[in-house]
Amino acid sequence: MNAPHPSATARQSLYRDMSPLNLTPLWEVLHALVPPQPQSPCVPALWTYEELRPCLKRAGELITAEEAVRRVLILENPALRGQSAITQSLYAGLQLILPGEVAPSHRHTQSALRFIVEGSGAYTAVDGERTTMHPGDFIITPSWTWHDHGNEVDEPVVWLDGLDIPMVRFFDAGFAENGAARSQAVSRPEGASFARYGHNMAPVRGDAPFGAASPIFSYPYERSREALHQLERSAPPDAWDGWKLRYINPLTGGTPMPTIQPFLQRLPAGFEGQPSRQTDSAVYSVVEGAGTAYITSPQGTVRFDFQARDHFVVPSWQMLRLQSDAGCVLFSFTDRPVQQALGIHKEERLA
Ligand code: GTQ
Repeated sequence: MNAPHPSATARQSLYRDMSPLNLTPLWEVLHALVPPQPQSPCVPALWTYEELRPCLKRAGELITAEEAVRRVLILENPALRGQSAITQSLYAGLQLILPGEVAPSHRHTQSALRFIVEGSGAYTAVDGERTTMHPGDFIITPSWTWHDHGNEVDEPVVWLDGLDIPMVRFFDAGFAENGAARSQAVSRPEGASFARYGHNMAPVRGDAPFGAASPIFSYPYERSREALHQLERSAPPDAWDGWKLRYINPLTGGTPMPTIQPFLQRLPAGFEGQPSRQTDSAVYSVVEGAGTAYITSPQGTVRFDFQARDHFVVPSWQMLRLQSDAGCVLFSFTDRPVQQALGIHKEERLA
């Protein structure tokens, strides 16, 4: 064996001496700190509704929404177990509320989105206004708004929760408090916000009631689906995305909530998408139909065959290719607005 280079031993001794002073040599870690391209620790993952639904049902038998505060099964990235994160910046979970239950009122600085997966008729209340949930509805809970959920109908309701919990944790900027009442008082009729802001009009002397977040907190599926339908009749599908629209804050044209951008897209029957990658990891909820996602990382390509109510995650800078024989509708969300605000968002489309 060769003797170690004299400077190598001297370096080791320097590292040992500096360590108690909480010092580390940059040159040993520089390559990992500024990698030539993103190397996400996240992995692609698929949660089929068929596999997950029995666990939700059992959770429903073992704990009430009231006791749990929120009865949610967190979708954890397999490479980030224990961190309550589906990507480095985003949280996702499936929330169940049974007939007669209330998930009590609270508020927090973390922003939330709901995407309704199963059942109709439960409500979420945001700052005094209730919204009834239907499958495919996209609903937001802006930062620091009071919210509670309830079910006064006779079927269970399940929705996808998407929150910026890991991001807020990263910044150590989270606050939360519980409401005085279990359910907040209703101060406006259902639809009041939509009436004011949901028709390409806005109050003349109004402001943005939720600051940077959208003044509309419910985006009914009926409307979003119809928008895709119309698009389909008037334009060919994009070779990568099919027909894809982003949800907006009608006051700004920007994202409905400052940290998360949601999307809805339709792939026609027989769609063979081109591959693309982007620096914003994406969480998908399958709304209608079925298809396949091929995701390529440095470890190889995984194939997810998905159908309605399944969920999957595509990590940053891994190549995604979508395919669908029967056609499908996909909801998704990412942290794109934050990356755009920082000027670091990047997308690459291959032909
Ligand atoms: O409904 O307020 O999945 O506060 C995680 C944290 C849902 C909620 C979650 C929450 C909520």
